[in-house]
Amino acid sequence: MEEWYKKIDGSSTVDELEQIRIAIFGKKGILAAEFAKMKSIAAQDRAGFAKELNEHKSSLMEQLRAKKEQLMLMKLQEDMEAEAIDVTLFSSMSQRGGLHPVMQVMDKIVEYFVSMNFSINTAKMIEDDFHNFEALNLPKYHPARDMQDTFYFKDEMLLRTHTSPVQIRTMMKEQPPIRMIAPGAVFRRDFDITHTPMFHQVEGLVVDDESVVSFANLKYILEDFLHYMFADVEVRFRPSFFPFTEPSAEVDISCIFCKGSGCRVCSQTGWLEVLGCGMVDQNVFDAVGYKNVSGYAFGLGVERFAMLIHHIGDLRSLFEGDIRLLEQFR
Ligand code: 2NM
Repeated sequence: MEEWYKKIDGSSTVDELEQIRIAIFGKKGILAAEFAKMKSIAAQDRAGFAKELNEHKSSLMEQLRAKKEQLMLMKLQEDMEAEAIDVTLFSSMSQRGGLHPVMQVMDKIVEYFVSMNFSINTAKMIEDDFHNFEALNLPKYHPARDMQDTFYFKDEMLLRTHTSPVQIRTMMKEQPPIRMIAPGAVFRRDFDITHTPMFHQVEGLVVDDESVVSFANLKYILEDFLHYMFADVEVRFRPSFFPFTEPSAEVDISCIFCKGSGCRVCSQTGWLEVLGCGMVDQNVFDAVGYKNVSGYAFGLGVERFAMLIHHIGDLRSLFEGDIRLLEQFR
């Protein structure tokens, strides 16, 4: 028997061990042959013989099990070492990705306002009626809340139609002074060459004491911002209307394609509309519980900026994921 313990101990592969197991425990194995000798052993010795044999049987089994476990672990270790890959190795097959052009433009816009000490605020895209409309001086039945424009869920929940609910949440959580931008995705039921159902905005808000924040501050920062985004442009402010600002203005730059002489992109006007802005309406401050403050706000569409900067004619091409377009912006 001793030799079989030594054989098990000396085996070096799982296959070899299996051959030994068969030689011991198989139908024609040595244990079967030993048990067969029982018949020819004297009756008084039989029990002792069987006992000893059964002890060998269980200790051989246990030794096999332990050896198998050890060999399998060794095999696993060897396999892992053989198959190890260095994921940091350079591969000629790897392809470099890149930031989407809309995000590149968004980053450039955000960078300007961060340099001007604005903080970046965000909130969720699924909003409620109060934060998206009511608090922004857009009462029920206001035409700007038209079902045509807004994606609704049940229970007056909706996809935000602008990032302004971020400003509302910030004002309800913090006290002035506020100096923030809200970059992010917004959603409207619109789809044609200049509209997509999801697009990106950057909106800004500055609130401080009545004596501190003026329309002149707003005009300065937006002019400076537009001269940072577009080289050699003229900037003009036109009176306009938004429910959440009074007074309100829209901001144009001189057409970057025809330098103001009139072309197809600017519809022969020589001007391109790029921003909306104004002084925050008192009704908005009432809704968030602010007293004796003044504030300015503005908003822009990032895709519109990307189209102007990169001369893209159809807004939808920014959303098709066509690798031939994206590669040009890598
Ligand atoms: C715009 C234009 C004008 C705006 C107003 C506010 C708030 F919350 F303070 F009232 N946030 N953003 C605003 C004002 C946005 O986008 C064209």
